[in-house]
Amino acid sequence: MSATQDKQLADIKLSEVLIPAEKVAHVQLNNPLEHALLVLMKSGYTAVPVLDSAYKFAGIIGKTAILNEVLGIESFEMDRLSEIRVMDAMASDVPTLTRENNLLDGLNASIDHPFVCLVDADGYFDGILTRRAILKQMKKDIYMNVYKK
Ligand code: 2BA
Repeated sequence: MSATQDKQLADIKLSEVLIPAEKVAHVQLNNPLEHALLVLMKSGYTAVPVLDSAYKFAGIIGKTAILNEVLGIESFEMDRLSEIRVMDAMASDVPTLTRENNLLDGLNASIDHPFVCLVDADGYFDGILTRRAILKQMKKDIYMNVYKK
């Protein structure tokens, strides 16, 4: 039985389960929506983090928000993708956590968000916690409890 399985969910720090910043697709505040949509289409993700030029966390941008920005009365006005910047379409009112938070904090935040961004004490982007990572840990925990009985 692994050490990880022995831990309660509240004992597992997010530092153990995060996807590190260098492996996370992201866009920057000043990028045009056209670039953000390309990143989203090529990566296959629904939404990705937005960072400022110093790599501080700024918000999240997703395909739906982008398409809403260019939705006209009867058609999409795709020309506007190059005119609107990410900062004008992103969601900035989103929760963040730090790598010192535990998996239960992450579970709570993930109820309403498919992924949660982690930041350090100065607001620099540190990585993401995904629902997949939480579910994997919970599966281990459940299996271990069943096994123990
Ligand atoms: P979605 O893009 O809507 O992806 C939903 C789920 O589909 C993912 O859940 C994962 O299980 C699967 N999936 C999607 N794209 C994938 C890919 N390219 N490779 C492997 N599996 C893929 P989670 O893994 O829990 O991720 C939750 C959300 O976190 C994703 O939602 C996405 O918005 C974001 N995300 C995950 N990994 C990312 C990364 N490396 N860079 C940027 N954003 C990421």
